[in-house]
Parts: sequence; C-alpha cells; structure tokens
Amino acid sequence: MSEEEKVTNGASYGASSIQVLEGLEAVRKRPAMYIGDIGLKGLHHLVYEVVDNSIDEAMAGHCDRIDVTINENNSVTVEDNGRGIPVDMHEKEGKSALEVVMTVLHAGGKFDKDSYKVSGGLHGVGVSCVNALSSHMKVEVARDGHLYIQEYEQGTPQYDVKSIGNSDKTGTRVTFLPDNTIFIETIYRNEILTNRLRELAYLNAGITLTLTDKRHVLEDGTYKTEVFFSQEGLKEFVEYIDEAREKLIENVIHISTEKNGTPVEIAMTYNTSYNENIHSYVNNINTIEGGTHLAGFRRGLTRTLKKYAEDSKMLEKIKVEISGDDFREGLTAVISIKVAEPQFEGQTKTKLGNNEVMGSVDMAVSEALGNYLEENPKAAKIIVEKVILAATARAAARKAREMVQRKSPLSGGGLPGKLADCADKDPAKCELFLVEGDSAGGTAKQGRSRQYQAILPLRGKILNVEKAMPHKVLESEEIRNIYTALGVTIGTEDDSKALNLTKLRYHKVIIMTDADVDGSHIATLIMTFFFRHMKELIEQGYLYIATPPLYLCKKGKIEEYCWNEAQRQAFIDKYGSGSESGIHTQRYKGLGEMNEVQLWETTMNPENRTLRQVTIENAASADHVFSMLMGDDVAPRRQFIEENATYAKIDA
Ligand code: 0RA
Repeated sequence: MSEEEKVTNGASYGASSIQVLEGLEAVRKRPAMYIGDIGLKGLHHLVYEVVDNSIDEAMAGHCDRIDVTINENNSVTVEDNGRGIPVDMHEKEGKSALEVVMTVLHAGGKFDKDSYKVSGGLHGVGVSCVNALSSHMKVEVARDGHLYIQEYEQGTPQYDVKSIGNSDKTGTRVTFLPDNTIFIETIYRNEILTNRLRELAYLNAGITLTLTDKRHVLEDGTYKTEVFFSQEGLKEFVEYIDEAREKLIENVIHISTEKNGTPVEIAMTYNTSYNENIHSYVNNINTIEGGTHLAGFRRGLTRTLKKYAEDSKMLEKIKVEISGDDFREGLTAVISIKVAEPQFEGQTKTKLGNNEVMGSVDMAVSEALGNYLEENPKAAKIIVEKVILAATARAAARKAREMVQRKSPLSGGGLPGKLADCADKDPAKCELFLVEGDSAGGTAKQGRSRQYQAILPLRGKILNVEKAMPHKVLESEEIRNIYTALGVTIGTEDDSKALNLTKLRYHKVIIMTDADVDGSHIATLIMTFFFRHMKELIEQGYLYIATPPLYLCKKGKIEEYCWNEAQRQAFIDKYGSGSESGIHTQRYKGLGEMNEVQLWETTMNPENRTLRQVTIENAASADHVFSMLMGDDVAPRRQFIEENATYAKIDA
C-alpha cells in the first residue's frame, strides 16, 4: 500500500470509527441504561444478549445448536452452527459487516431483511453493547470455506477482520470477558445460566442448547456439561413446572398457531393446588408484569370456560358468584408470543403494551380450550367442578380477609400485640425483623435500634401455604400478624390476590432464623408465603435474610465471629501457632445463644451485618422449586436437596 493510499484510507476509516467509539463510550458511561445494572443481573444479561443473536439465527431456520461455555477465567463463549455473521464489505460503513455488527449500536440483524427478527434481549441492545462492556472480546466466524477472526478491547477492534484458515463448517463463536472496571460482580453463576438456557430450550422447541462449566472439573477429568433440548416445547415446559404437583387432568392443552400474523404458543393444565401459575413471554423475554397478551389469555379462558359451564348446566344450583380468579385456581400455563415491534412498558419494562395482541391470544386460547372441552367431557367436568369449589372457598376466604382487614392498623384494629414497632414512620428507613421464636425475639427486641428496627417474633413453623386452601392462609394467626404488621391490604372485589404495597410500613423485611436445619426450614416456609402471596414485595427488593454467625472464636482477649468453617480454620491458623491450645471456638446453634449485644453486633447492626436479598431470577424455575420443596412428593425433593446440598452445608 502506498503512503497516499494509507492516509486516504485512514481518514475515511477514522470518521466512522469516531462515531463508533462515541456510541460505545456512551454504553460504558451508562451501562445500566443498556443492560439494567452492573451487578449479577447485568453480568448475566451479557450472555443473554449474545445467545439471543444465535436464537434469532435458529428461529430463522439456519441453526439448531447453541453451546455456551463458562471458561476458567469467567469469560463466556457462545457458539452456534448458523450461517456465520457475514464478513463482506459493508458499503456504507466501509468495513467488514462483521465489524459493524460487533461495534455499531443496534446494527445486529439489520442486514438480513428476509429473516423475521423477533428476538433480541430485554433492552434489545445487541452484541456491540456486550463488546463495549468487555475488557476483551473475540469473534470467530466460519463461512464461505474460511475461518475469520477479529478481537476487541473495550469494544475497539485490535485489527481488521482477517482469515486465519479454512473451514468446511459454518457458524459463529463469540468469547467475551466482562470488564471488571465496570461490573461489581464478575463471577458467573452456573444455576442462573442453567435456568435461562432451560427456559430457552422449552421456548424454542428443537434447538439444542448446552452449558459447559470449565470451572467445574468432574472426577473423570471432563467438565460439567448440561444439555437442554425440548422436542415438544411449551407442553414439556408446563410438565416440568408442575412436576411435583398432583395433576387434576391428564393432559396438557397445547396450541401453536398464528393469529393476525402473531405467532402464539400456549400450553396449560390444571393441578390440585390453589395457586395460579401463568408465565408469559414475548420474544423469549419473561414478561413478569404481564400485559395485553396475558389479558387476552385471561379473557379467552374465562369466556370459554364460563360458556362451557353454562351450556352444560353445571352452574344452575350454584349460589356463589364466580369470579375470574376462580377459573385460574390450580392453573399452570405458559404463553409465548412473537411480536415484531413489541412495546414494553411498566417499571421493569416487562409489560407488553401492544393492543392488537390481546385479540390474537384470546382467539388462540378460546380455540384450543374450546376444542379440548368438547373432546374431553370428563376432564371438562373436573375443571368446572374445581372452578365451583374455588368460588365457594373464595366466599369463605373473603370472610377471613375481612377479619384481617378489620384488624389492620388503618382501620383502627391496632398492630399485633407481639410486634415491637420502631419509632420512625418513614417506610424507606424502617426494617421489620421476622424472628424465629419468642426467646430470640426477646433478645432481638433488647438488641435492636428502636428508632428504625421493629421485631415480630413468629411462633415456630408457620403454615405451609403451598398446601393450604386460600382461606386457611388468612385464618393463620402468624400470617395475619405479618399482614397487619406490614400494613398492606389485600384483595379487591375484582381480584382477591391484588396487593396494595403503597401502605407497606417497612422497606426492609428481614427473615431472621437459627443457622440450623430447622431455621432454614422456617425461612423457606416464610419465603414460600411471600412468593405465593406477596410476590410484589420480593420483586420490589424488600425481602432479606439475616445471616447470624456460626462460631465465636476466642483466644485470650481476642474474639472473632465466623460465618463458615473456612473462617474458623483461618482463626485457628492465625492464632493457634505452636499448639492448638488456648483457642476456644463456640458453635452457635441458635440465635438464642447470643446475648443482645452479640446479636446486634453480628446480625442486626447495618454497619457489620450481611443481609442476603431475596430475588426471583427466574419465575418459572422458582415456581418449580417451591412446589417441589413444599409439596407432598418426597422423591423429587430428596433429589433436589442431594443435588444442592453443597450450597446448603452448614455443619462442619
Ligand atoms: C445476518 C445475516 C446472516 C447471518 C447473521 C446475521 C447471523 C448473526 C449471528 C449472530 C450470532 N450468530 C449469528 N449467525 C448469523 C447471514 C446471511 C446469509 O448468509 O445470507
């Protein structure tokens, strides 16, 4: 290349490069705007963005395998067997299309006008965002008989796209290392990616997704690998979610269709529980706030079932009025639709706003359910009987609810007698500790900061709401105390499950139980209650778990609290040189063994304590786990506990 050519080339390249850099710099300046946050969520979001591109390629019919690898250094590799991102010169940008996709915001997918691009991450930001937020990224493309490569640092290409050899395959492989100057969490969690890839496999039947964790070497020297594949899609998703529940009807009702140009897939069944479990997705994104597709589903379901029940004359002798809720008790359903230009609304941008979608989903569910009821009269009768039972129980539940409401602080009934309330009235500053047992409750009342910490002792094991009828839940004194202490009101005429969080009196609700098996069980029972009856409170980030220490280690005047065996060993190593004598380690079996000063110092004082925030990473997976942990079936529970025992090991 002559000197002159270099200059010309450099100048034109420079102009567009500056634009690119400005774009990527914006992403690095305000990462949360693009990927939600810079914690665990955002970190995992990077993987979802890259996987989404491969899912698009699969949905266009060109790819059936996506392999995700967590590498030893917490970089992630996503490889697919699609056509490979085009590498030819991009006319407008004057560089390889591959480079444009990797470096220009929102450039991904725009080349292929034929493909029906409906995927794209929650924020739809594309792979260039991931590139901008990675200290290093590498893309390898097998295409047209060649293997191409380009690498980047913080989104900046390190060299032009080049061919480094031949290949008889096609596909794309992206490897990226999240930038640790941006992310506050940099360690990938296997179970978070597992849950997402499993979900994607169910949502996209026929694609094989795998997760290999190179940080986890098995005894035979290979890496831990999981394969996710679903032949029948949502039907199998519903079966998976309801694995630990008792079926009410044998079949899963399944429809995969297109209405008014919108691809709609629905699977649903009924179980004997009292929960409503509807999981909805738009373009593979879990719409946790619902929206028009969910509204359409509910409308279609209610109308179709109501009409069938009326026509079959089963409602004639029923005294109570049937509400929309009653049709959904014991219902597990997954709705997945694809929308070309989704309008996402709501606080977390997970509520679908597109009005035209409502009718499409309504039509789809009416058609599938209508046919099913006609063809399966026995099952239809069982469903209608369940609806009638739900309506009858709801009348009883309303009475119980009115009792709670009457006793709520706002209607003058006063707070629970056992509650030691705090002085401050600003919910944002106030904390409520739910404490296992009256004895520990007493210690906590003495140790707390009265200004902003309230204590509600709970007597032993609260009701397992997973198994209880709705009105039983409200008849439980402990649960009524939680409701009244929190100040939330429940239930309107339209929706008996609606929760009014605006009255919530504390923005931190902290579960504090013993660090033993019973304590974990009680914490799980309380979490189950919140998950089923106050999910919004978890979604708002208000629920926490306290972590009391396991040991107090002493040598002479030196005292240290230890939260795990490793810390205890470290204390012994540090102070036990010479002989192991003179060291005293005390195992705390329960909160009650600490005095009020110790409890304050280790577990309640915001300066020292560790609170674990309860979050819902993946609603469908949480649903599955809660029903299994709290249900009747022992075998799956035992298997889950065995598989997850390493996370829960407390006793040395
Ligand atoms: C646009 C056009 C073509 C492929 C892709 C995008 C593509 C993108 C990604 C992202 C990850 N994996 C991918 N695989 C393919 C190809 C158009 C053609 O070959 O005609």
